[in-house]
Amino acid sequence: MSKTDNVKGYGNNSINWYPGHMAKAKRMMQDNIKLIDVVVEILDARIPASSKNPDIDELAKGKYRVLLLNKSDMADPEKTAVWKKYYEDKGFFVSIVNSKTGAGVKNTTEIIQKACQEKIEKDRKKGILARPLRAMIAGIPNSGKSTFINSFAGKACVKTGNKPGVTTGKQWIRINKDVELLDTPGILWPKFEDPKTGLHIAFIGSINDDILFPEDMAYELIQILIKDYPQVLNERYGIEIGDGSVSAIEILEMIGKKRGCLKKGAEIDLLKTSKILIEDFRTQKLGKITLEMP
Ligand SMILES: Nc1nc2c(ncn2[C@@H]2O[C@H](COP(=O)(O)OP(=O)(O)OP(=O)(O)O)[C@@H](O)[C@H]2O)c(=O)[nH]1
Ligand SMILES: [Mg+2]
Repeated sequence: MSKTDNVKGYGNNSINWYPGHMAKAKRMMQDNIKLIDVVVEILDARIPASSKNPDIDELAKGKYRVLLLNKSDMADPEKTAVWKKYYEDKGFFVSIVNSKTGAGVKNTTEIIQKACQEKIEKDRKKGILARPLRAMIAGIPNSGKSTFINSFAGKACVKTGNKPGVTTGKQWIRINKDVELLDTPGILWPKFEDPKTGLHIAFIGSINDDILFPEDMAYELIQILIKDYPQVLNERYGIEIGDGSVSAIEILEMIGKKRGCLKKGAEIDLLKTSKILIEDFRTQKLGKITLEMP
């Protein structure tokens, strides 16, 4: 299959990409779900809506559920707290974590035990000897599943990397006498209802950059910044957006001008400018930014 076969709607702001290896990973997860007590889904705290995969809801039907708002160090703390409450109200056990430093990771054992309380009680009543709880670690590519597992285990058991598709197969890891984890490859779902979902997933590096449309991403990011973080554009790029009547494309041009991103003939290079903006978001030069609210 060629690269473009996977990309539908090229140029019209919609990313739709579901490669074969993800379909295969999903089948592997379906095959293993019967062994699992609890599904721990790793969300990216910067996009707590878009990073929640509806296929994982389907897969996890009838299982206890834990959500981890990971990469909390990169997200807006006030908004992360709102999201935690939002998902708790929906019945999930939720924890805020930073897998890179380990903050919040250690109490995952307790959260998993709380989520599985009913099963633990039932087993005790039946006199079944407690075996470790089995948790499937699931989530979209690059959300930090493997980093979380290494942090939780206190040693590097699984491979990690800042690009999608690092984990390609399953791997069981015994954490302690209470918990065993199953690492899984990141999966997306075949169709994004809202094109913004695809763009937001692209921001956090869950889709290979070479199939993306940086200008579309830049316009979306600028619109969010104007609305929720208006000071950031001024602080980072020294541009005044005034009364809000300036369009996203004009702002991108202003950034390009300030950064000297020019093509031959002094035309502004919007592609290059877009890539700078995306890279600044990913490397936190724009600060702690959450792109979505419930
Ligand atoms: N700042 C920050 N970076 C993180 C955190 N968790 C993971 N990362 C980084 O995110 C990148 C992806 O981490 P992985 O653990 O490989 O992600 P994954 O979900 O296993 O990815 P796939 O196996 O490709 O699906 C790595 O560069 C990690 O260092 C976090 O809490 N904070
Ligand atoms: Mg991984």
